[in-house]
Amino acid sequence: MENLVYLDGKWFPKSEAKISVFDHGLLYGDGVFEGIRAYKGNVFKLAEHLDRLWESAHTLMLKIPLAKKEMESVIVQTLKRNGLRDAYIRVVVTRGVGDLGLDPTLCPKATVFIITDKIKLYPESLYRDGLAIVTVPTVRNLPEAVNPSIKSLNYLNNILAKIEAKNAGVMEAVMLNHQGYVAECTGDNIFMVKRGGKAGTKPLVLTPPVYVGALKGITRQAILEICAELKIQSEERIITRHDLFNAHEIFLTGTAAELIPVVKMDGRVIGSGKPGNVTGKLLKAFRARAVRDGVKF
Ligand code: PXG
Repeated sequence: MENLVYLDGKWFPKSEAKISVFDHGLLYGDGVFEGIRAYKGNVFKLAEHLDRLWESAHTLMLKIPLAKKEMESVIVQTLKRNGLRDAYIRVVVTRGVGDLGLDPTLCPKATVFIITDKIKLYPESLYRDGLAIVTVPTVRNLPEAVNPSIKSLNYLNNILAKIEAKNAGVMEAVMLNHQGYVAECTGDNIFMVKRGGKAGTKPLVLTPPVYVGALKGITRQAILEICAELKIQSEERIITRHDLFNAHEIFLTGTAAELIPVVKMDGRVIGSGKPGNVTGKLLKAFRARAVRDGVKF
């Protein structure tokens, strides 16, 4: 049986779930989304994802035509109808259908759809061997222009960076902000680990503050919470490429990736050249939380 997609109050088989060519989400990228994950019948941090979706929509003055509780309920219903316990969930709210023209008031009602699908896991070798990344020329959107804290349907900034990464033969890109500080990757936040003077002593986990130009990632937040729980010192701090080159460990965080170790950046070997202990410890703790924190169904 075909997977069902929720669209504006009804469920349609995947091949019949269609939206209008006059939807401003398509015409102008006018809309917001979330990428969420379910682990063994637990929608991880669903409340946090919905809060972020509502905040993104609020900034765009986009009214979501469901209450948060209703949204939670239709997400869970979509998973249940599709018999999915481990899943990737994409919630999209667009400005809706309207005449041509930028003006959002041309669209009387937002379009809402929810896709749930089997999760496509990254190859296990990436977690075992680590990833190579490069810094790309495309600068992260200025917070004063399109704030990267808005999870909007405008992903061209990230897609340009992704193309540059792939042209360089790697899968992910480090994006800098307009001042040259490390912001984030195309679909992941970035962390580094620095040890104290003597190898193995007191690791310090660092990630750039979101005002530099990064999404306030849900996985990022979970890692900062786990650090506090495990009494690993962590801090949001301005980071340069030089800092990253000389880190003992680097890892990326995101809903799809969870935590992925980085072992090479711009040709420089990071730390030992193998995924580090702190990254491993945090990934283990994260996976334990993923089945625990959230909404059970
Ligand atoms: N930065 C950007 C620009 C992102 O798009 C993250 C950081 C990590 O945030 P979370 O909240 O996931 O920890 C993202 C998230 C996809 C996909 O289908 C993309 C994301 C998440 C899930 C799926 O490409 N990006």
